[in-house]
Amino acid sequence: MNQFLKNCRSLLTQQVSRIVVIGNESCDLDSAVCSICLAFHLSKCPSLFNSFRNYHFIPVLNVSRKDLPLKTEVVFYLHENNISIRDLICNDEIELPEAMSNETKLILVDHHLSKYRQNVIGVIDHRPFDSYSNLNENVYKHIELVGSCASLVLRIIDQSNVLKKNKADYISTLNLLYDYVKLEDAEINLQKFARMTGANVIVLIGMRMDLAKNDNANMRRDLGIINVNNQDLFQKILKELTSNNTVDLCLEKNNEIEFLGGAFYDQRNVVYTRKQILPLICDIMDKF
Ligand SMILES: [Mn+2]
Repeated sequence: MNQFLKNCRSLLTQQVSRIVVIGNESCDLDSAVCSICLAFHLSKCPSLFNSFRNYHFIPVLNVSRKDLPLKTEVVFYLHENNISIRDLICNDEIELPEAMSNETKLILVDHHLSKYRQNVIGVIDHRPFDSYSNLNENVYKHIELVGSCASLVLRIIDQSNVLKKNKADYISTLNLLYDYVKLEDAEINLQKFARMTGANVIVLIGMRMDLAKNDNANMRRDLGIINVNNQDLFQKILKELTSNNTVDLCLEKNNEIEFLGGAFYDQRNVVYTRKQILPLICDIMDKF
């Protein structure tokens, strides 16, 4: 995958015909993963876009280079997956034509309303089709209302049959997609759980222990607090757990996790367990 990204970057200085695969302007993880993975796949197997045989497929993150560090979830996830962030192309590092151009075409992933619409040749999206998108008549469309655009990209790769003979090349692509879809599933399932139980706030208590050495030094505890539908209660629990003087959990904010808008912490003081944490929460609930 990194070799592919390097090649794409080197194409920026060459006069070649390009098809840019780009996600939505929020540059969320779904968008980033889809543009990278779909561009990679199409570079191997362009059959969906047969009439553009001599074009090069280039993934572009829909964010400027200077703002990319603000997309902490994207940077963290790609870094974890050993994707070279430096080689990825941001939207201010490539010329994207708003007026009709023959040189640069676009495939939109995870959205389909775009100022580049005149040059759009394909759309892969998981939200309802907006007829005001004013896309050209013959645009390739794969639109289905599923949990994530990544699951659609996975299906496109699967249906192309390329994995039968070329699985080795696809390992990092599949990892990126599968892990993202799993994350998406976790979000959906947790939301489903909250709906079923009528929970207003979810508190996640995590523990990991090295079983070989059964002592506190090898123990790790984590805490996550997620607001479902009661911001006030969420804030009260958050305040209590982070600032109770008697039960000092020594919580250290983990800013790398972005999951359902929750707050996540490493619990440095591992001697406290749910036995001490639950009464703090119950106390707030009683007074609420
Ligand atoms: Mn999406």
